[in-house]
Amino acid sequence: MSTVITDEKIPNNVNLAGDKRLQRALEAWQPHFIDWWKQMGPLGWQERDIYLRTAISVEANGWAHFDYVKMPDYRWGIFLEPKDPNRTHGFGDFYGQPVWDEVPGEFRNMLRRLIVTQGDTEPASVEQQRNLGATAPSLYDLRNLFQVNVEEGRHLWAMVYLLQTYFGRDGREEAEELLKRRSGDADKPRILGAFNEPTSHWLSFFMFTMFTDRDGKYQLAALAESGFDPLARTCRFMLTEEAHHMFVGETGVQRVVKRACELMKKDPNGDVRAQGGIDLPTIQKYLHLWYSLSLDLFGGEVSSNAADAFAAGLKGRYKEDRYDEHKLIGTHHAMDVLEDGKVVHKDIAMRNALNEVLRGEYIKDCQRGVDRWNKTIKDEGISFELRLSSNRFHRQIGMWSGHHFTPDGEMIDAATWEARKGEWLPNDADETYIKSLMKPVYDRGKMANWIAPPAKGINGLPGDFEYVKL
Ligand code: BYC
Repeated sequence: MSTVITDEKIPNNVNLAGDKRLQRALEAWQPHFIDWWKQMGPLGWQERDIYLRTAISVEANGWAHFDYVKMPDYRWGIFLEPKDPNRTHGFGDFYGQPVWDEVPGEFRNMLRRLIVTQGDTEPASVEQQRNLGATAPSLYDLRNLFQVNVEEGRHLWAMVYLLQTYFGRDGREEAEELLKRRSGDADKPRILGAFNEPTSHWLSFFMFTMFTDRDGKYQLAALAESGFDPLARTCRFMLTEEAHHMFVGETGVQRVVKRACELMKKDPNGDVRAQGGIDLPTIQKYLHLWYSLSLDLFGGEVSSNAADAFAAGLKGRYKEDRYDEHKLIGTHHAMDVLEDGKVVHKDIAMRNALNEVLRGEYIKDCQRGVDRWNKTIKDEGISFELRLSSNRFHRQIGMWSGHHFTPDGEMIDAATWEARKGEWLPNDADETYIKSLMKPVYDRGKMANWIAPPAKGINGLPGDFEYVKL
């Protein structure tokens, strides 16, 4: 299989040239994608040269090529991890049997739904971030935003490749629909909740890439275990790109936190806002918001859909290899559930609890990130701790939705929630204040006052490199 193909219209390592029907279908979709990109992609920056990374192969030590490129000319390609001819189902009812290279008829709808849901998030995030280029805190951050955006575009290509290759006419229709839904649109919204929320400033962008992209990591990892081999192989390669998105989020928030501490020490009253920064309690509110929105993305705590997808061998657990048992018949997961309005600890059949199991892995990973932010605060000599909320707090999906809980997980009534939610989640005044700070800084090497510089530049380059040519 060829691995580096850069001269084709659609770069790929799937021998597209050898499948004329598919090549035609993708080449017919490509102009629609470009139209969508120009209409909904980064506003105002399409004609600029941006220092971007492009995937050109799947080789671990050479897949990324860095150069200046105008975003509409970005070479969105299709890359799957090489096939392992001996791979077998790693979980579910078909455990141990050879993986599938075609879609099994009985699971066609379930699989299409999973691929469409995954695919829908990719253009959604580009739409959510469309206006952020107008207020970037530095050229370094501006470039990182666009890097995230073009790679989400490539992830859409990855899912569209699967739809067009394996789902015939339905797949082609779904591929078109992916370009028609719009984040936040009342009539044609994106499928999952968090992808309809506004990401209207850079603090939300960093929280989104920290928490929502991290859901992407866990969902992609669960799909990377799939017994439908083309899905597994494409998700494995997507995960390599996802890592940079979470890096942007985690280090972005870390830099805002560091600057908050610096400004706190500079101000005679320790008032960060008086110094034009974002104070730690406000950072905590946005953390609560994006963490809780992202917890929703794992679906209901008890889910027959999750059980069915596992049984069918389509969606596994995070790193299935780490587990001893892969069929999960007759096993249970002890978890908190809501019964007659009360929280009780109960054993739930493991297959039905798999959304919660994956969410549990995600929560541990989020905690590791928050611990690193808290280390920054401590190193600055400030006494303050950022915290993840209880997984019951501010939920709109699953069994905790419809009830109200404090960030500590204590159940409260609706009136108390209404009276206190502004203490825990950003209120209008917070949002107005954060937006008032969002003034673009486009001078090489300069940073907005509310954020510390990054520890190092991109691809070994200095911080004052011209990451975007103005
Ligand atoms: N919002 O049985 P349930 C990423 C629906 S992020 C709205 O509880 P199930 C990225 C559900 O569809 C990763 N609706 O859960 C990050 C179902 O509807 P139907 C994206 C929701 O089915 C940043 C009903 O509620 N990838 O890549 O196990 C930037 C009952 O569902 C939500 C994936 O999610 C919600 N939050 O669904 C760019 C992987 N949650 O069928 C990219 C693919 C659930 O009754 N998706 N519903 O109409 C899946 O694996 C699963 O569909 C879910 C859980 C994880 C969404």
